[in-house]
Amino acid sequence: MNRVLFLLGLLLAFALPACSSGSSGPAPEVTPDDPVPDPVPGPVPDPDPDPDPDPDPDPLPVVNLGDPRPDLTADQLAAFQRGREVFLKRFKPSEGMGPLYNATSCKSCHSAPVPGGGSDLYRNFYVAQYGNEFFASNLPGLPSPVVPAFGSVSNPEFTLEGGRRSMPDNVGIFEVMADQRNAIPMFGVGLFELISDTTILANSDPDDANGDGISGRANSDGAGLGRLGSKAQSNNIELFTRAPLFNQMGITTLPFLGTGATVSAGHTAFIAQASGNPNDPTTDFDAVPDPEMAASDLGDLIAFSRFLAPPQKKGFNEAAVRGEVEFANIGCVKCHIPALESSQGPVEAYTDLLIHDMGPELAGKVSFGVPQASATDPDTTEAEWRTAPLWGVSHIGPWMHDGRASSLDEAIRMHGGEAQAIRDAYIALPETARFEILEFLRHL
Ligand code: HEC
Ligand code: HEC
Ligand SMILES: [Ca+2]
Ligand SMILES: [Ca+2]
Ligand SMILES: [Ca+2]
Repeated sequence: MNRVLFLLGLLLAFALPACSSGSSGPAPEVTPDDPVPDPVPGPVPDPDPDPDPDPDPDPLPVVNLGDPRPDLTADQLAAFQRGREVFLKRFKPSEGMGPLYNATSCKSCHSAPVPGGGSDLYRNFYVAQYGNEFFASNLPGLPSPVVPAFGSVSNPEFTLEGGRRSMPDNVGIFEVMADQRNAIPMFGVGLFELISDTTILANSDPDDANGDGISGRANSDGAGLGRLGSKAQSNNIELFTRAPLFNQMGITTLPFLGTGATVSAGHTAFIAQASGNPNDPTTDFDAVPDPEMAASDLGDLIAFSRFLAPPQKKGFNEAAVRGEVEFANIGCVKCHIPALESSQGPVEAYTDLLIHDMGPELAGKVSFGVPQASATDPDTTEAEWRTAPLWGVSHIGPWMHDGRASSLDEAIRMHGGEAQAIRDAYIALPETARFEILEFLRHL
C-alpha cells in the first residue's frame, strides 16, 4: 500500500475529534453520531460545463437519485419507504447500538449526495487482519475484518484513545495488514441480484485465455457467486445488510431468509469454503438482548437497499456522444461493460461484476471471498477489485475503494495492473478526447 496515503489515513482516522465517548465509564445514553462536524465540502464532483442544451424529445420519467425503482408494487414501495426510515435512523446504545461501532446509522456513511450514496473521506474505516498467506485472522476480539473505531472493549490487545480504537502494528509475531474503505453508493444494487451467474461468468477469463492482459474472475462468498462489495465478495443484499448492521453499528439480527436469500447456488468452479454462515444469528456482549432489530425492520431495510433506483442517464450532448465512442475504442469497456442482461432487462451499470488485479499501487493487503481458480492470480484477492459500476459516477466522489482519487480524471490515471495499457492509451489521447470521455462519464 501507498505509505503516504496510509499514514494520512491514520491521521484522518485518529486525529479527528472523538467527542463521542470518554473511554472510561459506561457508554453515555446519547447518540454519539457524527462525532466530526459536517466536513468542509470535500472534492466536489466535476462540474458539468455543459448544461445539456438540447432537451430529450421524448424524455423518460425523471427518477432522481435516492428514489425507489419505478416498477415496484404498492407493497414493495411501502416496504421501501419504511426501510428508508430504518436506514436514516440513528440508533442509541439503549436500542443495541454498539458496544463497538463506526457509525450509528446507515446514512452516516451512505449520505452523499442523498441517502444511499457515498461518503467523504472522514468516514473511511479500516479492514484489518493479521497472519500470513496461509493463515489470516481477524484482530483479537473482532468478529470480522472491519475495525470499529469507537466503543468499549475489554480486550487488552487494543488501546482506546479518547474512545477511538487504535490499530496495533502487530499481534504477537504477526504483522497487522490494514486497508481503508470509502463507502460505495447503493443506487441500483438490487438489480445485481437479478443478473445470472452464467451472464457474469461469460465475461470471466481467469487464465487470460484470450491473451489481452485482462483476467477478470468471479468472486464468491463461499456459497453464492459474488456481486456486491468492493471485491464482489458478497452474493446478496441480505448479507450486505446484516453485515454492516453488525460490523459498523453493533446491531445484532437473526437471519431474515438466511440461505434462502442466496440469489444463486454455489458454483463448482469455487472451492467450498464458507466464509460465515448466513444462517447464524449475530450476537454481542452489550446489555441489550439479541437480536436487537425486529425482523420487520430488517426486512424493510433490505427492501430499501434492494429497491433503490439505478442512476438515470442524462441526455448526451455531442461531447458525451463522442466520449462514449472513445471509451469503447480504447478498451475501457473490456471491464466496464456497458450493460449486463438480467431477468428484468439490461442493467446499464458499466461493470462486469468481476475482480481485476489493478496493480501494486492500488493493491490492498486484506483478502475477501473465495475467488474463481486462476493460473495467473493467487487464491486470495488482496490486489483485486470489483470493476466499479460507473452509473451515477459523477455524483459520488471521492473515487476508488478508499477514496484516494479526488476527480474522475485522477481515478482513471490510477488504473494499473490489468488496466495499465488501457490507462496509458487514455493518457496518450489528445486533451479534447480525454475531456469527451469525462463528459460521457458525467452523463451516466
Ligand atoms: C462506516 C461506514 C458505513 C456504514 C455505517 C454503512 N456502510 Fe455500507 N458500505 C460502506 C463501505 C465502505 C462499502 C464498501 C465495502 C466493501 O469494501 O466491500 C459499503 C457497501 C455497501 C453495499 C454494497 C454496495 C455495492 O455496490 O456492492 C450495501 C448494499 C451497503 N453498503 C448497505 C449498507 C447498509 C444497509 C448499512 C446500514 C446497516 C450500511 N451499508 C452502513 C460503508 C458503510
Ligand atoms: C482491467 C479492468 C478495467 C479497465 C480496462 C478499466 N477499468 Fe476503470 N475500474 C476498474 C476497477 C477494478 C475499478 C475500481 C478500483 C478501485 O476501487 O480501487 C475501476 C474504477 C474506475 C473509476 C472510479 C469509479 C469509482 O466509483 O470510484 C472510473 C471513473 C473508471 N474506472 C473509469 C475507467 C475508464 C475511463 C477506463 C478506460 C480508460 C477504465 N476505467 C478502464 C477496472 C477497469
Ligand atoms: Ca449491540
Ligand atoms: Ca483476457
Ligand atoms: Ca446485544
